[in-house]
Amino acid sequence: MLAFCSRAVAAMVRPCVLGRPRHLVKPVWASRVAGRYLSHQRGLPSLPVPPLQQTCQRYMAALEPIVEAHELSRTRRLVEEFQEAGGVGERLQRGLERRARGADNWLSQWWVQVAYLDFRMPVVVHSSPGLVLPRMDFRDRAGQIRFASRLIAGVLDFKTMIDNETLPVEYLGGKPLCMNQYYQVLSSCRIPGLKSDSVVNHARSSRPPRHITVAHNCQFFQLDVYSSDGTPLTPDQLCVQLEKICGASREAEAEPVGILTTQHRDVWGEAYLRLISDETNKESVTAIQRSIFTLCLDGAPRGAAAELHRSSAAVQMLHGGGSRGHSANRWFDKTLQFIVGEDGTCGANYEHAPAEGPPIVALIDHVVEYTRRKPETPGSPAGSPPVPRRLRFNVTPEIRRDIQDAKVSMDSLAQDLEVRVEVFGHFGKNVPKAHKMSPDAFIQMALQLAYYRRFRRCCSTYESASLRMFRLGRTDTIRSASSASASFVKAFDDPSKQNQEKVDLMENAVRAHRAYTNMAVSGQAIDRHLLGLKMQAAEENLPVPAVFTDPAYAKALHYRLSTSQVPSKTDCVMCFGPVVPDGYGVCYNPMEDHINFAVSAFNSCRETDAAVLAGAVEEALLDMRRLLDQNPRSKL
Ligand code: COA
Ligand code: HC5
Repeated sequence: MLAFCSRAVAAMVRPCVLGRPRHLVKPVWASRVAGRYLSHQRGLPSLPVPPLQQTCQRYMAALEPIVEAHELSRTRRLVEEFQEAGGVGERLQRGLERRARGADNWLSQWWVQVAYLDFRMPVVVHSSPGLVLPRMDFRDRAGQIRFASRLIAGVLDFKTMIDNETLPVEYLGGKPLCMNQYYQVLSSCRIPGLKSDSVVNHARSSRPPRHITVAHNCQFFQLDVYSSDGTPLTPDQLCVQLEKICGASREAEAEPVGILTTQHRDVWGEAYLRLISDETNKESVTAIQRSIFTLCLDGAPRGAAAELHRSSAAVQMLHGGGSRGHSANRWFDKTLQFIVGEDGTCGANYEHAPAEGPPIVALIDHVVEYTRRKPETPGSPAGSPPVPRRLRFNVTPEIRRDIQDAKVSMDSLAQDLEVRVEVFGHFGKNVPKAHKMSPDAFIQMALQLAYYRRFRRCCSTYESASLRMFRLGRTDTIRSASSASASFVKAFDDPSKQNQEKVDLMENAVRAHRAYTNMAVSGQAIDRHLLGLKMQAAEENLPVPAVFTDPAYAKALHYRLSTSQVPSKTDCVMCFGPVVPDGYGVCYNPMEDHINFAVSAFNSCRETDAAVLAGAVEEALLDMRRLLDQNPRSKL
């Protein structure tokens, strides 16, 4: 199942020029990035392997609100068998504990492989999130280029902190977090393979890249962003360079090769080999992969009603709107793509394998803050920079067919996705805090209530929890549907229940959610442990244990609600697609006095409707506040 199993830290980040990796790189801190970063990372705890009995017991509790009673009793038998003394569970647990002793993180490589590189659906919508910035105040090409120049300068300013290891360490609940992901987001790219993908990172190669890729009019350009003396180009110089690119790309119509990156990964993997069999194409693709990041300068937007501007902006960031929109003005394999539209719509799309949202958002917060600073008086630039290089592609009839196929698939995906962005303006974190409740738990319970009101049942729900308290930690799952949440949502609209009882049930549900969160961020949740046990069985060539072929396990992993809180300093909205055909993707950014959220769903599913769920969430938040306001809690 696993394509590679080395324990090297940055194994997910493979050195290579093109195609499959040849050898694994050394851990980040064993190479050029040393010093402060190294000592910080060494001081972090390792991800624990939770006790087997604890996970089994918590797994049973998690199933309760989402499976039928007869399924639960079958699963109870299987779990008992799995964990009995001398059974396969104990053997796998010992294997995992052994793995943990010999690795910097027993999970992270497996996770990147299973969750991303072996996942074959298109990265577009199915994996890569979008991020919408507040609309900028320009409305024309000149303003677009001026803003884009400052944005590039802002990213380079952040890159200096990465290069010099002066990034401030982040904390969660007073504990320092792993900073590794910051070293993975620039100068890296996903590479399609036939059965599994890989990620390359050129940041620490002997010749680190000094250029970015600019996409305009579906054409790609290599833009050097450092002068010959190693200093970053000034925004004024960058403006001139971007003008040249826009001029050059206006002249010619090009084959939209970027659309290939929107394909199913197996299909793209094959087309990729055809594409790079030509030397010119190979060189162009390498330039994109090596670049520090991609800047997509989008042309004129297709008009959207003002109140839906944020929703259409979310679509532009998530997939670009289809082949006649901006979907081909992207290279979706690139880890970080900034998108700047002519009408002031700005944001980003990122390929998820190397990093989670928070480091990307921290970078973007920095860039936005940088672009708002008063422009510095320009210094005297050292010489005039070279003309940006057009990245040429020779398109054979076979590749033209690949492009045509990709257009058809992308357009049907674009047709299928509905995204609704809402700015909930009635309150933010302030109200739950005033009621002494965790704002995140409060919002999650509103989601549970909204879903229950719509479908009259609870569903398996995923919320991302950060594991960055641990070295090389990524995420675990907070299962928001609990017995406590089920009791709360079932009682809420029940006229036979007293308000005081509803308040108690709400408190209980919020408390249970916060307790699950604490458990997850401290490495004691169940989902990654269960995945690890399953992977360990494959590692030891054992048959898949029956607990993992049990329908209840499949149900538990069928997340009709896939959710994530991603906070930011900038007032932005993040979004991602549903993870199952009949599910919703819900990303929210709780600010102090309002909450930005985006809901996505597939049009092909008759049951789901993003706008309806978004409305139901707003209603649930308001109803929950009303209940609390009208029924002050009894003082203990
Ligand atoms: N009474 C009053 N205030 C409370 C409270 C209570 N009972 N419980 C929490 N608060 C406060 C907190 O102190 C915090 O204050 P701040 O706004 O000053 O920071 C605030 O409310 C938010 O806390 P809470 O809503 O409980 O959530 P959190 O910030 O702890 O976040 C997670 C919870 C799960 C989102 C977080 O732990 C996490 O893992 N984040 C990363 C998720 C991630 O990686 N997402 C992207 C994946 S790509
Ligand atoms: C711009 C931030 C987007 C957040 C992306 C996110 O939350 O990704 C989750 C990662 C994880 O491991 O939990 C996956 N999810 C989108 C399916 C929730």
